[in-house]
Amino acid sequence: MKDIDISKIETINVGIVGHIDHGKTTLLYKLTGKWADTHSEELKRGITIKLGYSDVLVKEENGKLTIDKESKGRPVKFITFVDAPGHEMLMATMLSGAAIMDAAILVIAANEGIQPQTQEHLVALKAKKIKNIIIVQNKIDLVSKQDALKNYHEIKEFTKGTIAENAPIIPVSAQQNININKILEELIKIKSKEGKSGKPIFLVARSFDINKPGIEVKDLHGGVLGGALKQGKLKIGDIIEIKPGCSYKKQNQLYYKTVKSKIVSMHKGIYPVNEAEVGGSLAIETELDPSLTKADALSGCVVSLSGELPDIVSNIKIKYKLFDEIFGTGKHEKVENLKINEMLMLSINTTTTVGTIKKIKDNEVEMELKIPIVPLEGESIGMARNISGHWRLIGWGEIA
Ligand SMILES: Nc1nc2c(ncn2[C@@H]2O[C@H](COP(=O)(O)OP(=O)(O)OP(=O)(O)O)[C@@H](O)[C@H]2O)c(=O)[nH]1
Ligand SMILES: [Mg+2]
Repeated sequence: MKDIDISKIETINVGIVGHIDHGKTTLLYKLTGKWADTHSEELKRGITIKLGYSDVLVKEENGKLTIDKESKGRPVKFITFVDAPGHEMLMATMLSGAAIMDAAILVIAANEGIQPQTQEHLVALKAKKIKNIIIVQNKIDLVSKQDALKNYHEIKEFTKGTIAENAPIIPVSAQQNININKILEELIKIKSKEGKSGKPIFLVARSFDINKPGIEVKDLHGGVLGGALKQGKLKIGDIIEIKPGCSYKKQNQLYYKTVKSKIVSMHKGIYPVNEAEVGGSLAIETELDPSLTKADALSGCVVSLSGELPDIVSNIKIKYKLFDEIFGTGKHEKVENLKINEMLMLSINTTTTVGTIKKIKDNEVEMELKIPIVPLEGESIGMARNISGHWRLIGWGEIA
């Protein structure tokens, strides 16, 4: 298995999104054979809290697709997945996951139909410019054929005029293993993104320490960064910089220090690669002290070759567009215009930051940020406003 050169196989990163409890994590388990909720709090509460990760090598054997590890079939696609939480309070987490998705599966439970986060996640995909969407109408085992059809028409109506208008809708029961292969058939049709050339840009969605307690010093692994390459290439031995990097406090002020290191190894799922291009998620082992990367300490950072990233900024201008309506509350409320001194939550790359509005002119807003960001050209920004204690997505923009 591990001796397959995964870098020769087309790879895509697919997000699983949708309303809470509609069956995203269960579906991911059926698609990959791995359960992505692993944190004790997630297991206790039965909900996804952090982004979950899993992957699968899809093979073709006797004209049929299979995820069977033992299959001697021809590998056709390597799919890495990001499992998003559906809970309305975890919208920022979903958005940071969306920054690394090439495509998405929107899960809608047939027995509950379109729910607030079904809508909110769909507009989030739009804000993050994710165009490849597959709709899974899940839990069909819980409804009659007639109700399943009714729900299908509601989904059709709901997606009319949206980015998901032409998305395939697949009736599924994740729990009963119905039509899982139909999803694979749609997934393998999705082309991986054309690798943009230029300096590498890697977005860090998580960071961790892979060493087991009690390991001997000589066997210690360096800190690991997980995320996705958005452009360019990275290879073992590259000297990288990580920004904003590590934060530290001085006289009650928060400062950031760029972190530099060397790439020791890279993996796509369990498969080692010497060189990585755009497509799918990627884990990079560095020479960093693992205490610097543990517990997602560097998630939200951007990585490139040493000296290639722009300076971090705390003041940004954003060209923005507001949605007509607030999604996610279940009510039809209009989005009010932005106001000076208003606080917004911004989702930029895989970072979440909050900022205060300093100036508004036409469709451009100037903001002062609490957490600085690496300003990357063309990266779309999700904008959320706090409405009755919840951050609600109200629009999107790009750095002006
Ligand atoms: N009957 C039935 N139950 C299902 C199906 N898929 C998932 N479930 C159940 O629905 C519940 C929620 O499933 P999860 O997979 O945790 O849902 P989720 O969308 O990941 O939830 P969050 O991550 O918290 O948003 C669990 O009890 C599953 O067993 C299905 O196809 N049919
Ligand atoms: Mg889940």
